[in-house]
Order: sequence, then structure tokens, then C-alpha cells
Amino acid sequence: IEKTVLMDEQGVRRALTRIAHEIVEKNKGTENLVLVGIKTRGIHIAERLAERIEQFEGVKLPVGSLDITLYRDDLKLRTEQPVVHGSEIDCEINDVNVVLVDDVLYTGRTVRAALDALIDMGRPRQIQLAVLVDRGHRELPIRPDFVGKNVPTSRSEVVAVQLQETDAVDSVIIFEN
Ligand code: 3GP
Ligand code: 5GP
Ligand code: MG
Repeated sequence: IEKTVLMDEQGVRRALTRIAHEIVEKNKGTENLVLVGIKTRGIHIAERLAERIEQFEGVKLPVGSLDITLYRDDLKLRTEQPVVHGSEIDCEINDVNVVLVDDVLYTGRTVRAALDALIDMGRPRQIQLAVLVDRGHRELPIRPDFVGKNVPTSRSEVVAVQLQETDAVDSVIIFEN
């Protein structure tokens, strides 16, 4: 059941423009900066951030990707854990500032898996985290550096992130399951 529209097209656009500025400000420019998007929508968000940063800084940042999906253990344990299936990071990872990008931050377990994967590839100088929506309910000590919108949710709610690239529309809507 649809409950609330948290962001419309303008809302998504403004949030991403603000985050793009914040990333450049926090890192004092674009030098040694790399964006890494997490699977589907995080990658599109990372690409949009890179476009915006190029518009106002004149530098096109490298955008890499990590494919992380939930692995559902269908045996007795019924545990769910994020597994990294692959990565496409063609640029240097040592001594750079990596900004991980995802659509929704929830328990933090996906980000933890991303951190593991990145650290396996080299030694970034710093890893930061940007998300369009932080819906709370962290199960690990992980916090985002850049947030589009903080959305207090119950565990039974779902935040639907729709982007032009995948869904023909930009919106963030909260649903009750
Ligand atoms: P994404 O690949 O663009 O991130 O997990 C598959 C898709 O389902 C994800 O799209 C994610 O946005 C969406 N999704 C909605 N609710 C949930 C949820 O509670 N957990 C996970 N892992 N994904 C969810
Ligand atoms: P976490 O690992 O922090 O629990 O979940 C983060 C990942 O799961 C993100 O990649 C995100 O796409 C997905 N996710 C978790 N909860 C939601 C949600 O309510 N809405 C959407 N769209 N994605 C979610
Ligand atoms: Mg995601």
C-alpha cells in the first residue's frame, strides 16, 4: 500500500545536486576521488553524481561498480547475507578517496560487504558513503557521510526508489508491506 511520496523528480534532482557539492567540498576538490556505485540503482546514482560534478568542476570522476545481492540461505538457518558477485573498478584504488554510493541504507550489511571487497582490492586513503535514503535500523556501526533524506521507517515498510534509468521516473515512495 502506497503511503507517502518522499521525493518527486525535483526532490531527487535537488538532493543529488546537493550531495555532489558536499562531496567536492568535503574532499577539497576532485583530486584522487573515485565513485563506486552498489549494484543497480547505486550505480545510476553514482553516474549522476559524476555528471553533476563534471558540470561544476570540469572533471569527470571515475565511476566503478560493485554487484552485491542478498544471499538467502534456504537451509535451517534462514540467514540473509549480502554477497559480492563482481566488481568493475578500472581505476587505481590505492591512496584514493572512494565514495561508495547506494540508493537505500538499511542494516548496513551491504555496505560492510562493499567495504570488505574494496579493502581486498587495495588500500584506499579513505572510504566515504553517500546514500539517497537512510531508512535507519542499522545492525552495524556504519553511518553515511552524505544523505539525500533521512527517513524514519518501521521494519515492515519498504522504500521504493525509482530512477529514470530503470523505472522511467524519478521518485522515492514509502510503502507498507
Ligand atoms: P537496487 O538493485 O536498485 O538496489 O534487492 C533488489 C532491489 O530491491 C534493490 O534494487 C532494492 O532497491 C530493492 N529493495 C526494496 N526493498 C528492499 C529490501 O528491504 N532489501 C533489499 N535488499 N532490497 C530491497
Ligand atoms: P542493508 O544491507 O543496509 O540492510 O540494505 C541496503 C541494500 O538493500 C541497498 O542496496 C538497498 O538497495 C536495499 N534496501 C534495503 N532496504 C531497502 C528499502 O526499503 N528500499 C529499497 N529500495 N532498497 C532497500
Ligand atoms: Mg541498492
